[in-house]
Amino acid sequence: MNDLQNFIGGEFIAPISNNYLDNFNPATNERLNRIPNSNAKDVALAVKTAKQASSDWQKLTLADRIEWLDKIANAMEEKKGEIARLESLDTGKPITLATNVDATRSITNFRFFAQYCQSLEEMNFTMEDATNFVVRKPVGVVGLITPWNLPLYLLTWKIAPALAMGNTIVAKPSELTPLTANFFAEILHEIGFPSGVFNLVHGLGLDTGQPILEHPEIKAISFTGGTATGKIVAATASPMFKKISLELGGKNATIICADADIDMAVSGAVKAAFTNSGQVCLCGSRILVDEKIYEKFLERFSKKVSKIKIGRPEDPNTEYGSVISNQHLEKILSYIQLAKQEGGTIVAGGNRITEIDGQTTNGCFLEPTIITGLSINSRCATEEIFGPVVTIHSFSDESEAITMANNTDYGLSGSVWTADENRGKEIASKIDSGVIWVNTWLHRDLRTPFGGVKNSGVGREGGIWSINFFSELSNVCVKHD
Ligand code: TXE
Repeated sequence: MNDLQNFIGGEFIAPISNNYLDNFNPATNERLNRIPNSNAKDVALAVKTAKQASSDWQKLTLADRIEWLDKIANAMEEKKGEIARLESLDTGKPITLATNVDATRSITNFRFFAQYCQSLEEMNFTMEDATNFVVRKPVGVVGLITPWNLPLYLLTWKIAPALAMGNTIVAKPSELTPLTANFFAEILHEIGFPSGVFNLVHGLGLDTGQPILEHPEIKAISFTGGTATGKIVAATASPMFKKISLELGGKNATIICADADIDMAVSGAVKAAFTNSGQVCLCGSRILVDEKIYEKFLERFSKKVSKIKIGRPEDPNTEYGSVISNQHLEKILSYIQLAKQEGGTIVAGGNRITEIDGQTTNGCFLEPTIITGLSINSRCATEEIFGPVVTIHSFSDESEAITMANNTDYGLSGSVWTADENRGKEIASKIDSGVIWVNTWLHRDLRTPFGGVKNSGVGREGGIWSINFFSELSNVCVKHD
């Protein structure tokens, strides 16, 4: 596979320093290619180019830009298979997941905002003697910094509204998963997308991401990633009065009430726990079960987990692939060791997988892991592990379940499983999180506000919230005679 370049001004160009990083396939730990480790000079060139492209892009009507979003979606649709193949190669996730979730949602992101922007209405406020016209303008050059778990899905979730609102972009994907962002740039190049409107710089957070945070001409930062890095983004960008959107980590609770449909709840809890090998900020990594059904739930949950098809990502029958890197695998294993020290019992999993389909693997595979017996205050039950590890706890009543669910510095999402929808809604309303599902998980309406509270971030994405983030509003008040 060829080395990647940066995509600046509509061209693929080498990093000025000529520094490169190795890029690996986590399912085999084989090197795929190299990517630029860009520096402040590359970022400055990308920003200068984006700024030069701003005026023509802003001159287009909203309808013209919406047409471009549809063209991009159509071009991506034609290459959906290749998008999924590259995403699976870069992340170790199953090809079925890369197809049905990552590639599909990456295309939907453009179609959704193309359609949503058509219904944007002018906002006027009339007074007795004056009319107020709300004017929506682009922010300018925006910086998009994204993580490795849902690479193109999360990047296009930002690109689509940013472009629709007339902004130009400097984007940096995770250094661990550069392939689909690069392929997206190739698609833009192929369809003759205006040069300089979308610019892609690869590299490490400190070398490439930090200069994006610091560049004075970048007026907004939309970031998805870890809470620790989110603090750096805020500390750097806020004093420069940049707009910031932070989608960070989570430690989400799956609450199983005694009256839940147990088979539906078990299926939902397994999906929430182990989708993408637990590497989704929305994953239900703490399962809280009414003590009246705890044993029954644990037995059925464990049985269902034991049936998950672990395999090579390229195998269409695989349901569960590798985690993102050896380093991340070691971090997860260290939490499993910690769980034992904290008094937990590993009832399933806990080990690196060294054999797949009867053949030795050098990939970053880890058994789906279930831990019981931990205090809800333990580090394993309060810190984000971000892997295929769940802790299971029992509660005696609803108020205890709510207290336990809120017993974390995070507040991103959660789910409640109960036969009584009103009860589920009532419990959900008391969970300090941005998104709570009742009798489902990861069921998404893109018009809704998405984001977290506490250490899970600042701001919301989706529908009008994305539109407002990627635009500046002015009010023109006209006095009548
Ligand atoms: O995220 P990082 P990582 C959580 C999860 C994971 C942890 C770290 O707990 O273990 O975050 O994962 C760029 N200035 N989530 O290392 O470091 C970096 O290059 C500017 C939850 O992937 O936050 C990458 O492009 N940029 C999350 C992006 O930030 C910097 C999904 C995210 O990297 C930077 C992924 C800096 N100083 C991880 N340092 C979610 N909410 O979905 C790093 N970056």
